[in-house]
Amino acid sequence: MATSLKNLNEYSKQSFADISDKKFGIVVAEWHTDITDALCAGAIETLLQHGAQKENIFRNTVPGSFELTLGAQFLAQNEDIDAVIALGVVIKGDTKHDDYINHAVANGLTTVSLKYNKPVSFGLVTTNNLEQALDRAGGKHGNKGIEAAAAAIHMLSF
Ligand code: DLZ
Repeated sequence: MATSLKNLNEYSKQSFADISDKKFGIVVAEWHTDITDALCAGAIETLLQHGAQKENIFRNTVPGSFELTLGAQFLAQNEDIDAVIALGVVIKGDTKHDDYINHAVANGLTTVSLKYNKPVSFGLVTTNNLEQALDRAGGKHGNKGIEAAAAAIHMLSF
């Protein structure tokens, strides 16, 4: 899982299906918006590059990463939405709040994905500091939003 010196965006596009008629719901947390906006831009750009239509991409915001699960559920329960992409940043602080949020979001998004039988991408950047987060939002480790969008497309091709 070590990501040292790796660009996290590298993925195989070979098995990607046509997504020109697919609808995507993106839920973005508003903590660290400079970073989550960059993640969202990466996700949208990736969807468009792979053939999604601009009008088929629906972006919604939630207050913080903890709320990503319910936001994802609101989107996933909509029959028109084919896949959901959840984007947020949780930076470690002096307490264990990050652990609680990260585990809750990982478990929550998994539950939503299985409940609605739809791809729900885990685009949560979980880092020790701001620099590591910036590195993963368009910096030296790529953009986790691109990776999350690619995962959603890949799962739609399953
Ligand atoms: C409270 C909190 C803290 C301390 N840190 C973050 C963070 O780094 N990233 C993030 O997305 N949200 C954080 N939050 C807010 C929680 O996710 C949540 O919005 C609040 O606890 C209200 O439920």
